[in-house]
Amino acid sequence: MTIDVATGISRILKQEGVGWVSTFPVCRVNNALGREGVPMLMMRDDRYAVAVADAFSRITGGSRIGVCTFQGGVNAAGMQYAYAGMAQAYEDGSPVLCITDGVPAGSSGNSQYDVASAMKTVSKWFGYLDKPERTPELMRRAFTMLRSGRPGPVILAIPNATATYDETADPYRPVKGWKSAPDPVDVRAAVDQLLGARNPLIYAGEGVIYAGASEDLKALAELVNVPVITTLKAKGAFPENHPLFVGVRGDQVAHYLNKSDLILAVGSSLSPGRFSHAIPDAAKKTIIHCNVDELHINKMYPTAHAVIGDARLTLQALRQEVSDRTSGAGRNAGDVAAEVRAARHEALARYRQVMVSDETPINPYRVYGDLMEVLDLRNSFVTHESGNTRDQLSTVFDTLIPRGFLGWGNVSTLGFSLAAAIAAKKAFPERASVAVTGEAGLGYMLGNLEVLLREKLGITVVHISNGGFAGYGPGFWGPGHDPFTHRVLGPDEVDMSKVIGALGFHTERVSEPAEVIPALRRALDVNTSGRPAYIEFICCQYPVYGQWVGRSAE
Ligand SMILES: Cc1ncc(C[n+]2csc(CCOP(=O)(O)OP(=O)(O)O)c2C)c(N)n1
Ligand SMILES: [Mg+2]
Repeated sequence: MTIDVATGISRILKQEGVGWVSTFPVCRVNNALGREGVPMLMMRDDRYAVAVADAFSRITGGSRIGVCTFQGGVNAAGMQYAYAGMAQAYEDGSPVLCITDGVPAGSSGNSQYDVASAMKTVSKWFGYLDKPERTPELMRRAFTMLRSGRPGPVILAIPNATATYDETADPYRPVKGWKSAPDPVDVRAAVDQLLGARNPLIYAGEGVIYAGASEDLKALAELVNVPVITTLKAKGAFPENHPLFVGVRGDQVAHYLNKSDLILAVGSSLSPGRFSHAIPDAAKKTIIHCNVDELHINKMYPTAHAVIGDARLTLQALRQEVSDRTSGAGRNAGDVAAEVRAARHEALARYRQVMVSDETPINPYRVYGDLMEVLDLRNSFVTHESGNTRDQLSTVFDTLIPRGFLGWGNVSTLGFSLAAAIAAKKAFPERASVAVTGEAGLGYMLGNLEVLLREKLGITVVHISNGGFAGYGPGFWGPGHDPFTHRVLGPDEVDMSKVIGALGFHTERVSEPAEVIPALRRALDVNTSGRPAYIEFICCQYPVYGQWVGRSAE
């Protein structure tokens, strides 16, 4: 049976279990998607088309692949704008499939912007469909890249979507995705070191979530009695009410990073200096680096032992080895949990205090504390924005289930929180979905708020409204780092609840701390019937949060 490429791609996506595709028009496969009954979630710009699909892959830990389409080809206006979303997906290693128009044969060199070169800088793999009969082959390749190895975006460029091929010549079968197990010699070497260390620390990254290895991480940590920190992107990979959980950031995390003589890194790139901790005084520590491939091994720090393989299989192998060596007894290391509890208690005291503060304007931590109070933390989703909401929530928000919170951003591109909250609603419709943002993030998302109304996505946007870019300007904490470019019109000048209310959102404007909980409850309640909500909390500028640890010792 002869079909066109766009139809073939649409059918293959259905075979691969793709339930919907996010898009911003035009892309030449879109009409075939429509005809073949693949629902399209139309965002209001190309960057968000990518970001929603990207976030869907992240939130599902790659078990369901987010797919997006946008305009490319000779008139690559959409692609130029989508580039921001792809760069972000690539930086954070998200397995998203981006489908776009390719430059047709004979038209290369026609535009100034070199599409193929640009795409190659932001993808794990860039496929160019130069012959229609290669459609099944390139789709197989794409899903192999998306489901195996180190996660990252895959881009497929289709220069001629109406070209035809014989669908029966090379019938498509869905791609399973493959994993690798670590070399037992490496596992033994790692366990030798681990059992010989005085103050080991587990440094867990997002690879744990992609491998579906949270339970295995917990089991290993308990067996070896070792405290755990997680990266921002892995927040929730380890239950944050667990006695061995140290934190994502804060003084207690700095204390354990400094004190450790061995770092067991699992599923993390160990790339310091952006929104993650460095390993202080690394040359004096033993670093065991468990990663899915070699890309990050011996990067920045000398790796004492690498254990290469899938995080789940690695954690299981480490646990088995420890168990065999100790007859199941594990590592006895005194009352590690009590020390962790005391360190957490001391470091978090100053935040816990403001989480119940009655001051006005409202302290942002009061909003976070009340949010934790109102949400069922085992059945909800929260994400941050770039700015203080990232820094503060990652310091104090208790995440009990993997992806109950999405931390994102090796570099954190403003506006992603809305895409994340949308993707979470698509992935887990029964969960409350909340994006917490400042004014900068809100500015990026305004054009896309219509999507929530059109698609009946019951999401709450919590706005920490503080009249400026709080980390940037002068304030009570000192001069700030960008004193000339931080002030915007604030709550005294603009009532955003009226602006967004006019669109059709349920909106509230809250200036009394006692009203935080009732307002959140009302918003979450309207969300259950598919109506989005926006709450403007009139807050003080309070840029206080746990710091990232640098490379030199304290
Ligand atoms: C696309 C993009 N451009 C620039 C930045 C740099 N940036 C990070 S946070 C921020 C301002 C945050 O201010 P606001 O949203 O008001 O949050 P607050 O810190 O006041 O809570 C800026 C400009 C960024 N993260 N992303
Ligand atoms: Mg602000």
